[in-house]
Amino acid sequence: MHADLIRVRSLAAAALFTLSACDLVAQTPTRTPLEFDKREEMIPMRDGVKLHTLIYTQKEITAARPFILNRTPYGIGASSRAMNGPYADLADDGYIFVFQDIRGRFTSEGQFEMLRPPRNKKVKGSIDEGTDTYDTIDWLLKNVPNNNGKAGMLGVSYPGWLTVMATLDPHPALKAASPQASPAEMFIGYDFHHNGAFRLSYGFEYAAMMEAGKELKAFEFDKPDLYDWYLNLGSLSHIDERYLKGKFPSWTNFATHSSYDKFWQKQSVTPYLTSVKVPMLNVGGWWDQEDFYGPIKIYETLEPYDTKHLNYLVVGPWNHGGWNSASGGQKLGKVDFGSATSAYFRKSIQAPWFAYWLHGKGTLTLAEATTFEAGSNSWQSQDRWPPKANISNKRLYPQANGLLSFDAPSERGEAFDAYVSDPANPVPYRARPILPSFTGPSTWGRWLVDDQSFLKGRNDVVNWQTPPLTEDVSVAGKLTAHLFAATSGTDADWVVKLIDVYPDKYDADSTLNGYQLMVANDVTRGRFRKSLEKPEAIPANKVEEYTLDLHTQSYRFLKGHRIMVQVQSSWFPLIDRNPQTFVPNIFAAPDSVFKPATQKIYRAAGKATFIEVPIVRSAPLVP
Ligand code: PG9
Repeated sequence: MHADLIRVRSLAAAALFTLSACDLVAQTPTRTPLEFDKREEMIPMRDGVKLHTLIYTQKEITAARPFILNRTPYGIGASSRAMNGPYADLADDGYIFVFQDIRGRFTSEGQFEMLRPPRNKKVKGSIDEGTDTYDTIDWLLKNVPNNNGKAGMLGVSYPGWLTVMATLDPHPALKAASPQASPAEMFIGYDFHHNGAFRLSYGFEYAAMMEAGKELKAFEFDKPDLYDWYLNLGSLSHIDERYLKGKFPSWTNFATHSSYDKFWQKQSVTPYLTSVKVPMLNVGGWWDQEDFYGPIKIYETLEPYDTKHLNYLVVGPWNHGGWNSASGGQKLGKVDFGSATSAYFRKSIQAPWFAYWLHGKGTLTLAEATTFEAGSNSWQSQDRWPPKANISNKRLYPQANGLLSFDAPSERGEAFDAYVSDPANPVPYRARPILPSFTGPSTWGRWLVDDQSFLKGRNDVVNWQTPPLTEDVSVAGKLTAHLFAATSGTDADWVVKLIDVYPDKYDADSTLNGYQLMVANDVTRGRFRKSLEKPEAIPANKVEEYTLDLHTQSYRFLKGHRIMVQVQSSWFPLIDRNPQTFVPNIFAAPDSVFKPATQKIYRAAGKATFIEVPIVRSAPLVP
């Protein structure tokens, strides 16, 4: 195996790969490992392209069994360990496990296309990931003995998206699908863009890794701290000039489709979600550093069509794919969720769900939405998501002197907090040194639970916080930031975070004294405030309202903690630097247009910034 590949796959890719090397290696089964026979096939698709596939059947078992299918762009070499690793609970129910390299990846034939949009059915002979799945299932049914005529499919992230694609025009034998951390709306909330802001470090490192060849090959950085590397790079135009030379299609697409044009619209999944043809178990993690938006969006989009109650949602306290974690999911970074949440999901939710649809086993008692409330550290069953019953929408307002309050500010006129945002000194998104996402001792997968107090002392970040809470405050549902802000520039980024500030003396774990845990966050790019399709300059020094979706959450801020809201105008190199001067395409911006700007966040009556929070009524409110 290629040395780079071994390195890439065995390290930080935990966050990336469906069944990461860590998951596959480290899970010690609590039962005697099951033994499987392996069959390797090149399965022909309708256009003659053959896809590399591994099929595992349990030794000496001849009872008819359903298939569980996982398709991936990341390579299936390590898949043999899945059945005694993250798929162990499924394996106990008995399946024929099938893993496939998608078109153009590893030893599969054909051409890879990043997130290939669904085909135009009017074009004869057209193919997409849905037809490839259809053809694979068809072949499996006819060529693998002892199958019961049913198939299920699951996967995390890219393989989660492949699972959604399989459900659009599903093979009739596809009886259950679990898209996990699937992207949904490209440009708005997935790996490469959030509300039009470009996710630089991930976008560059992923495109470079995926499109260097059919296998994975990580980009070799020549600096230990990627903050320096990306800052020295200057304008994004230097990426092609110096490194990629126009040979990486994804990068070319990022650079040439800098607004929400037809290219990105075609890649969005949601317009295709107009019926629920296959039972769906949508899975997401509250601290997913890559694809949190997708699972909720897919669930929500399907809901109006779900007349037969086939559409389910599970969200736990996980990072990207954390439900497959070898450690059981009690902790993420330093944060302890009180129980093995991933192990619980795999055994008590995922395995029974597939067993019900594919084996006809048991009754389905799973709630419409099963969500984990961190803070109280409890699983909750909801009859809809976001919940409506027992919820009061409240507003959290920044006030003078760094205070945050449920009361609207009474100050008038020019009440604001200001800072200078300088593209030459952008705010790091985590404590430096910033390591490559996929190689070396990367901790990329945990960055959303980093202690935000590393930003203390920076004068380009503003915070407001409540006094210590006298009672718990529980939120469940959709959070939205309404920012009233002005910039002296003509374009600006606005990053908003909702943070749980632990007590200065946290008895349960003194290493968390004063810890600042992000509960919700996102970024919006000012040029897109009116339209993602048609970016517009911001009038300098004019107060504008920016509405920023902070997504849904279920979280309990405990008595004695504080709630903090934090705003800044860069998040580097997670997000590329905004030049703060309007240009038609930031990817082509010359270095000379990157300029400091003074940002003002208003907290005055009539232009009061606030965060809308859905408060659970049964939990006592702040007095
Ligand atoms: N987050 C990864 C991804 C999904 C879809 C497109 C690009 C990247 C992944 O983990 O698969």
